[in-house]
Amino acid sequence: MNLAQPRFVSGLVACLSILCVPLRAETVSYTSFEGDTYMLAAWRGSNVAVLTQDASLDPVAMGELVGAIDQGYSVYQTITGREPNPWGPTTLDGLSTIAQVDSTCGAGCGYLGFTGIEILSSFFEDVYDATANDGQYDQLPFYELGRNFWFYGDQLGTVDPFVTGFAIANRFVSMQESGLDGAPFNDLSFNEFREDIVHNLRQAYLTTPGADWETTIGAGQSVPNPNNWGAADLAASFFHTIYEQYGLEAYADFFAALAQMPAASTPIDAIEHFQDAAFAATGDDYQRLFYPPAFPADLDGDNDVDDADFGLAFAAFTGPGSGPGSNPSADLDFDGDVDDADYGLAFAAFTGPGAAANIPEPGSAGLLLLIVAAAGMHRQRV
Ligand SMILES: [Ca+2]
Ligand SMILES: [Ca+2]
Ligand SMILES: [Ca+2]
Repeated sequence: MNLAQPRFVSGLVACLSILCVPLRAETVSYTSFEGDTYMLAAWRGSNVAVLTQDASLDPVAMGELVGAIDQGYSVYQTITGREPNPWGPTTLDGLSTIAQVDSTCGAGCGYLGFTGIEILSSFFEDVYDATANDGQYDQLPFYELGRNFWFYGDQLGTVDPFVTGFAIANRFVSMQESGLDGAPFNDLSFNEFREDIVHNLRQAYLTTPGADWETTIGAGQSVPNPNNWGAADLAASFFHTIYEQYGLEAYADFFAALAQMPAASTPIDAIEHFQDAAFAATGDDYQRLFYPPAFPADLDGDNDVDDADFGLAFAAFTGPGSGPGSNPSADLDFDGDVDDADYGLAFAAFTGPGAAANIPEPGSAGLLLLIVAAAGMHRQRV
């Protein structure tokens, strides 16, 4: 192994990141998914080897990039409790290869459940430039790892958006857990990109009248949203909900429980597997995610949203980012806490006692009074 070859000879090379282990490349022969043979420069990490067409890339930048992908790989190991099945042409002395090629099945391409990722040359240059020039990490390798670590086709595959949704969700989880500064995605900052999929899209789904799993991911469709995220993005937001509400350990427990389940023969089997595995891991009933109730803020289930429901919401207050607390149902936006944002959704849903069919216009005097009173109550709790 040739890790940590010091190449700081210029004296101007800054090596400030904790990920910084300068690498030295060696030439290897690589046979692509399409059967073409390349001579590539291999940059070895501890989990992956990145194979590039240019052997003269900056060893510091490559050290950071390979180190970051190694970390992402480790997060996927934690989530799934296993590693991709080794596929001979895509391993290098036990390392999983990520190769820069001129032709593959997309901008990036990865085997489902097996080692092997390929990235089209121009897209790899973007990945490299983000790290070398800006100290940031492009999402692409972290997304493709979600192909290699997909082991749940039997349990969830009858709802196809889960397959790609897994890679979308865990690109975010693996980068977040690795503490990486994500590069912009098209015209969105990385944070906007993540928030728009894992929060805004989920919220659009929860508030679209009549939307449930069957009319969306079950039909290969999303709900109207400004960036036109699709069904797989919506499925990603469902996975991400468990991570967001209950953390990485429970999220790993969810996938462990899922892996024990039999193959689904219908889409509804897959949804039941998801719910059962989530319940086993968290004790939370995700029925309200797959079949959003018309009045999610009706916490006491008596078909209205009134003072009694606000009382339950206040009693469940945790503050931002503090975990879903004693009453996960009060975490109306599924972001893992009961805070002002959840109260805002409850206020917006106010119906008054026994009047679920009668939603007042926002801003009516009664609602405003209630909001003022409730805001006062809430401040006492903080
Ligand atoms: Ca109620
Ligand atoms: Ca919150
Ligand atoms: Ca919340």
